[in-house]
Amino acid sequence: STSKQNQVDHYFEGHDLEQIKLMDENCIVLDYNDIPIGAGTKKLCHLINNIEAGLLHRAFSVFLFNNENKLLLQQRADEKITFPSMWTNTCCSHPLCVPSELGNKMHDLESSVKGVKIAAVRKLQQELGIESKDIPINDFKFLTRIHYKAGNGDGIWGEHEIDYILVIKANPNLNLNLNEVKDIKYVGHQELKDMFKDPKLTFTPWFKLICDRYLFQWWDNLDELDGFVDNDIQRM
Ligand code: DMA
Ligand code: MN
Repeated sequence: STSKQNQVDHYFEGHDLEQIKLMDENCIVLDYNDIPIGAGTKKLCHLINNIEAGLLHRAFSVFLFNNENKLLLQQRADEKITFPSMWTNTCCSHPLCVPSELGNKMHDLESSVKGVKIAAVRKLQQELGIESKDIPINDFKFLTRIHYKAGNGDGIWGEHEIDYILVIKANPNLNLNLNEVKDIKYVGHQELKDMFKDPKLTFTPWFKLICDRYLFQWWDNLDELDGFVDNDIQRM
């Protein structure tokens, strides 16, 4: 069986079986311009050796703000194979290489954004237990795409993604999947800055990067984000 094969796969030694299984998902492999050129398992897309050989895939990052304009953060579960136990934005994952999440037109940003929003609804449900009625798909706002690379620090795993940034204002009920999410916290600007100063806490590289470059200007303009929508790919 698959799980038997995984148990003898040295890349997965000591890791959680549920998370190992998710490494069989098919991500969307991209060229430098965000055009899909194939499918690659989550495992292949996140092995640092493949990343160093140029493998790039599509991802998304959701930033959810409540009616007090507080940002919902999550702490990744200890079970996560990549970037375990780190604090990060509301939800991150990958659109899968399936028709609904891939979009109909390979060269059309609007079509890709639609697929990414469908994936975001799926993962907000799977990680945080958020029901789709609490996050209407048309309430997601696409802002920009960020191309970045980061290692996990273990020399095995990493990220190399074109990351679609989605913002949503919502007040959902939460029901945490503890295999994905260890803790959550709604924060204001100052609370987040205080968290950054706490030496006991760690943060994902993409969240830090987005905070350093973008987050606070978006946060100050949540009701007028149109001026921040960007069709270019920002290379970090
Ligand atoms: C991957 O997130 C996406 C980004 C933007 C880093 P993840 O590792 O949380 O994906 P998943 O939840 O699918 O494991
Ligand atoms: Mn990824």
